[in-house]
Amino acid sequence: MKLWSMPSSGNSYKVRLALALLDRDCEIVDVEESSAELAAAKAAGRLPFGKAPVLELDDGRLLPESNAILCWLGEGTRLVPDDAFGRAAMLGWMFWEQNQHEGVIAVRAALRSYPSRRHLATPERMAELLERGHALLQVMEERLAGHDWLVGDGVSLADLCLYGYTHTAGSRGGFDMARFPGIGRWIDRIAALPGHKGIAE
Ligand SMILES: N[C@@H](CCC(=O)N[C@@H](CS)C(=O)NCC(=O)O)C(=O)O
Repeated sequence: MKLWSMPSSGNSYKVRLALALLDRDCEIVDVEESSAELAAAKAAGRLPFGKAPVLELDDGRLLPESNAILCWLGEGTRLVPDDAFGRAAMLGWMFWEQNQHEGVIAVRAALRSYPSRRHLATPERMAELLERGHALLQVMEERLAGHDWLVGDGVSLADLCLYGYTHTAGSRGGFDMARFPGIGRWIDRIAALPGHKGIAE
């Protein structure tokens, strides 16, 4: 397998983390934001939706969308709950991550860190994203204040998915993580999983 992966992106990192935790062999091809490699991968048709990550299977099939890739890699492993409700609840968090969390938590971090986006980081937009982000993180805090994991009693794809951008929400996004001690303990729990790799590893 080959993963077309953006080193600085939480969407690509969550897949790299799943590969590491599952001890799966995969060639990683770096396609950093605004790089010639990213442009070449798009031109070569390796990114069907024009975005990273994409998993290229050994038979040549291409799978875009980070959470779809997580589902593919997680099939039949301990990262997917055994029961139907648990699986649906896991997907619920993963859909929420894409349609609520990512568009605020990741976007604020991107506006702060990618030079190509800085002109969009107006004080009004940054303040609005800060307020919305804190409200979204509070949704996670309400679950994690009383539970070790987002779904059931064990780590699942939902945790890896949300960890992708949440673990750098303070350092990259500028969110006040001291307000969310349950999230802090959960981040430490994921970082302690056997095989865990950091975003820069
Ligand atoms: N929903 C997609 C989002 C992928 C995405 O937005 N990727 C960004 C990096 S986080 C990208 O490839 N940007 C490069 C570009 O748009 O040229 C997923 O979860 O995989």
